[in-house]
Amino acid sequence: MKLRSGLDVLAFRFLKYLLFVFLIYSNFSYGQFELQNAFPNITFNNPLFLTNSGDGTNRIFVVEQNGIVKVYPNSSATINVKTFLNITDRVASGGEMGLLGLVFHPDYENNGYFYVNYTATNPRRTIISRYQVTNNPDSADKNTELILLTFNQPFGNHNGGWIGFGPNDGYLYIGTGDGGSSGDPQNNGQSIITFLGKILRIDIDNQDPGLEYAIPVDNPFSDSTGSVVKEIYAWGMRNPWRNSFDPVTGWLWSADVGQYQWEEIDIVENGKNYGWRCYEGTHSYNSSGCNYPEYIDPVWEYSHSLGCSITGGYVYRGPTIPELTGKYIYADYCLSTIWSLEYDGITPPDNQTLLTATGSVTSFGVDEQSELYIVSFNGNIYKFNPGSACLNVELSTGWNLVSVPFLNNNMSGTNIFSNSSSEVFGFDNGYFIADTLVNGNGYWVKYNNSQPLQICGERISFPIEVSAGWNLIGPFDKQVAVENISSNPPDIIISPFFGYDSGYSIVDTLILGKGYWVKTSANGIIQINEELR
Ligand SMILES: [Ca+2]
Ligand SMILES: [Ca+2]
Repeated sequence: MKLRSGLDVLAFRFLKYLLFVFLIYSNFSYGQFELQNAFPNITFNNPLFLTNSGDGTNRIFVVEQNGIVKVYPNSSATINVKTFLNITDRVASGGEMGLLGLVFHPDYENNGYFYVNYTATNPRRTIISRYQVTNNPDSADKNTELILLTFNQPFGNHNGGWIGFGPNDGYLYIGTGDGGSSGDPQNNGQSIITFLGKILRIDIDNQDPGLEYAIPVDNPFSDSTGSVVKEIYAWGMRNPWRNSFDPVTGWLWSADVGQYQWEEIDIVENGKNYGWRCYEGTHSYNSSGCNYPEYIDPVWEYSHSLGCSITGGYVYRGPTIPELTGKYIYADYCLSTIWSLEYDGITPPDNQTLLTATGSVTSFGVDEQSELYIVSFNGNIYKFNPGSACLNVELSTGWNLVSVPFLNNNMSGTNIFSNSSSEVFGFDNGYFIADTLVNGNGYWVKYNNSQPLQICGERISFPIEVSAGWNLIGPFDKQVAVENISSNPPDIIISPFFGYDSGYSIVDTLILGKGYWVKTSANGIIQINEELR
């Protein structure tokens, strides 16, 4: 153990000159992500969707375009896949047609009902229907079909296809395309007398006269007469290719495929007009007849310099990639780019490129734990590899208080903090040169020039060991608010947490890549509250 006077001066300054300013952490962000084949022993034929039955059985259901639903246990070791439903005899498949959507009733465990959205011919049309499982939980009865809703498709493309239940209202939502061709020649998106170009909403637990469902009373046109479509929830859609509800916010996210220039993401609200064909994204497309008072802009759009057809995903709520939590994950079908979009309706959206997937991304899906999967048209199902996380750290000129929140192959200070102008110093009742870096500890390292650094390694989860007195700690394996930190024994934390960025300040959040000072009254551990783990 070797004491360094310069650093001791820093430690004393830390006690004498506390700056009560919160740090700005914009110089820390996550870097590259990797996908892994989630189920390496099985493949699918033209898979278009993945979901779960929400009944506690932890099974995965994969939709194949030609009209088959496969089921299997949610394990990477799965070898055998069963056919849950085969309705290839009634599905018209190919191009943008096929079995496009699947959702299980919120009370599936008790009633065995699930719902599909598919295209058929003679006439070419979309069918929304209900089926029921048999006594064998891995096999549905195709003879139980109850057709809820059907509407004709003037062209083979733009059939939407997503169906899902609202987490708060229990209603069935249906995404429909504008009917097809290009430029919406029938102006279906802006017409309220057609099912096409819409987000529809129906109540499948009740029945209105003459219908297999009820119209929710707060649908925008529920009181209309004549040929106005009472099932409309929102309109002005072109071809919403994958929607999802975020169970935390209740928001309905829709990825609406654009024409030739702009792909867009919408937050869909009751009674709103999302613009097509008057607008493609935020850009005027065909202004003929466009006199509606309010067209809702997308929350995000990208041009065809970055892709050609959006595939909507989910707000990440899974357990394995904490830094994606709360971010909307989506892709471009043509270039296979996967992005994250952080959007809260208040601060400016933050869009980040995560990686390029293998094969064309046809859809995303989630399991019963809300883990996210990527469905590729190459027949494989992928998920994020939790062991390959990387962190981009911007090191400042001068002293940096840092940590390594991953388990790296070579945890030496000279390996991870190469190009530093100092040794890497740890603190344990005094400073020492840290030859081997330890997760949970904070370190000082000096640089002559500010520079970016990427730290990669295996994600870890740990409590942080502390000794009575001042401790230089590294953060947990995910960003955590100080209010969510506890100790064992309880209440041994007797100081605020101090970060350093040209000077000390009390922090309210511990972020990855940074080190922090904290004083404890006894030896013990500090940890993230169990319920947040
Ligand atoms: Ca169509
Ligand atoms: Ca739009």
